Amino acid sequence: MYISVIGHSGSGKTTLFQALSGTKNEGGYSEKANLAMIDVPDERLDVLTKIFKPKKTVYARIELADTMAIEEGNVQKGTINAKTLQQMRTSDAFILTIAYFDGKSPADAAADIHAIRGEFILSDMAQIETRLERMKKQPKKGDTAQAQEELLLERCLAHVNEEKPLSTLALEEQETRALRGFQFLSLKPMMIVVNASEDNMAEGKAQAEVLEKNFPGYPVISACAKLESELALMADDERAAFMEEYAIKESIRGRIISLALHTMGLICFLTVGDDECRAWPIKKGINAQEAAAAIHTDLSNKFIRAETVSYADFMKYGSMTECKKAGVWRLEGKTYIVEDGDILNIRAGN
Ligand SMILES: Nc1nc2c(ncn2[C@@H]2O[C@H](COP(=O)(O)OP(=O)(O)OP(=O)(O)O)[C@@H](O)[C@H]2O)c(=O)[nH]1
Ligand SMILES: [Mg+2]
Repeated sequence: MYISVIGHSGSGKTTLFQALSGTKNEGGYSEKANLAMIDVPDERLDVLTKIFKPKKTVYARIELADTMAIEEGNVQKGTINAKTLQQMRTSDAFILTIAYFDGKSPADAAADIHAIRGEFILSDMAQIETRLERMKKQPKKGDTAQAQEELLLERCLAHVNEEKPLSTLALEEQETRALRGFQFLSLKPMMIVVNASEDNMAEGKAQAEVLEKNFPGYPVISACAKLESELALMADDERAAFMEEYAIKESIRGRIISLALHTMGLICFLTVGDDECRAWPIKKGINAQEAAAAIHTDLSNKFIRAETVSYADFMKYGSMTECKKAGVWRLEGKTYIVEDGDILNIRAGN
């Protein structure tokens, strides 16, 4: 999971990146993107670790990148820094930072989202048009795959022509797969953070709600990145007092991470044992055999059964033995759709 923090110049990208990663970079502006690995907090894994006392606990991880600013016309005109563009294309999702401090109005915030979304749409449009032109020049070979791609791209083009991001186009699983190679920017899930100052946090929250209604497809939350970046560096007791003082219920880090999983359509299954307790992020809706590939392709190829118990059941009965007695421990086959919090043990052949 690779997520980039993007936005206009001075919108607070680096500050938010620091709040999310708990790092502090005194050097200010840097050409090089900052990268950080973030553990996805998981209370279930914490509890299981206490029970199994494994040698190690491995949380799902997000790789977070800070990027350089996107200026108006940048993406479309190709004047954007090549590295930043490459970074954006390879991202699984974006966190867009919108400045709502230093006298910025709600109209400014809306205009900023509109501008960036517009950049992405225009960039995708140009890519689609180029591809379609090339396809039309090619001699027709009666190739159905080609015909299908052309039809799909025509649908995409009609959608972006209406100024809608591709993320709001209803696509079949296999269509999404067919489009993957294009790395379309407007197809990527995007979360928006309205970055409010210390003294307009309540208004930031209200604005986030309005913006979410006005920009369908994007979850919008608000935070004061500056406060949160300080918060991220505090010791636990100091942090609690600070959060109370500023009425921050949950840190942006916790909020963004659960939102990111949700926005990217991810859930986690768990594995337990004396060696390791671990959370494995997978796409929601995939089956046990596909999920096994997250651990190892061999486990998927030679899949036999998945020993399965839900976290809730495990907590209710306290041990695998008790779960078996109660009949909640199951042997699931290849096509079983894995649920969030399933504790799995994959049985595979040699
Ligand atoms: N009041 C207030 N100021 C903020 C907040 N977040 C960032 N700032 C200030 O805005 C300025 C820019 O913040 P950065 O985090 O460097 O912004 P950036 O988007 O990384 O900027 P570039 O990388 O130069 O595009 C700094 O002076 C921050 O202190 C915030 O939540 N509230
Ligand atoms: Mg920066």
